Amino acid sequence: MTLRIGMIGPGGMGQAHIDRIRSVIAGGEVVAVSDIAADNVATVAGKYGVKGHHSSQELIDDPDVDAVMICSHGPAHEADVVACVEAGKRVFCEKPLTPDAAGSRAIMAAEERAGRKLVTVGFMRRFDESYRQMKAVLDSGEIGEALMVHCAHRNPTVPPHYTWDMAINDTAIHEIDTMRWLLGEEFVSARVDRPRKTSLRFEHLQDPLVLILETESGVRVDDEVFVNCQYGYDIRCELVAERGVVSLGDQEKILRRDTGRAHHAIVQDHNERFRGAFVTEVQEWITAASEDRHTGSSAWDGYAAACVCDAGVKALTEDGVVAVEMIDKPALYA
Ligand code: ISE
Repeated sequence: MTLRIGMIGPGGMGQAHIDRIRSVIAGGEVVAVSDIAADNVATVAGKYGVKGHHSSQELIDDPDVDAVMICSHGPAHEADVVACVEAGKRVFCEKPLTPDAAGSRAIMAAEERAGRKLVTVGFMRRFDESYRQMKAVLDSGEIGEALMVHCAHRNPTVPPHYTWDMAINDTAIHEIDTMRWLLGEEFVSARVDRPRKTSLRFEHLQDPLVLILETESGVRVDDEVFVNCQYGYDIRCELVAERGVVSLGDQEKILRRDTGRAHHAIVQDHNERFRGAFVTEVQEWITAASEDRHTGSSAWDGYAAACVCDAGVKALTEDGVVAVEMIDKPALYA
């Protein structure tokens, strides 16, 4: 069976997903799109020869749509994810599930009413081969217990609509989720250090910043978020454990030597850096959705990350350590 997918919000990220579903992923077909921007619906529907819907509800209700992918911007997610759950349709929602924890709780409540997990959150780094190898090393016990993790998340630049809180709830959220998964525990507190600001981008941003998180067992994670670093998309991670250290390698494909130097290219965006992870993630979702099973990060993972983001956003405007507040995990997600 081919899973017939309706996509809400096919911007750059959404169209990258459509392209991989059409070229390298098996078992799925995007058959319809909707967008708050009517001109984008017409453009994307025409480009791919698919149905264009006037509203997300119309797309969700379409009997030709088996499952939904949501690639719109974060604040629009909650209503559409809840509508998918209420319609009994499986939904893959790009990160963040919602920009704040209250929105994610509403989604969990909808799933609890439905009595099943229908929501998968697009935290793609869990599918990245290098992060997976790091986790395998830690889980093997060979380097002992994790003590600290040093992360960096650098973007060449961000668009003008990128708001000050997005450094946490749109960018650092990747490290927040990946570290929860890597370390297998929740975060209990957040703090933000604010270095000198770059002069090369918007005044309304604290750029760069360092988010400092602590887990239940006391592991300290620092995350440098620098979203206008100019030179490339650079993701770094070094885990320090009791008997060893494991880090992400540099992601270059080739190393070149010429004119008295050795050098390699640096990727410029997440689609390049996490190409393989996106393919694995979407392939696994399509396979599972076709078999009516849940896979990948759940609404609980979206909620837990949002709770840490809430604390991080607060810490960005206040001095000191902010506690992460979370409800107990509902039985559905046990
Ligand atoms: C963007 O939404 C992403 O998900 C990228 O991976 C991240 O690097 C960027 O900062 C976000 O704005």
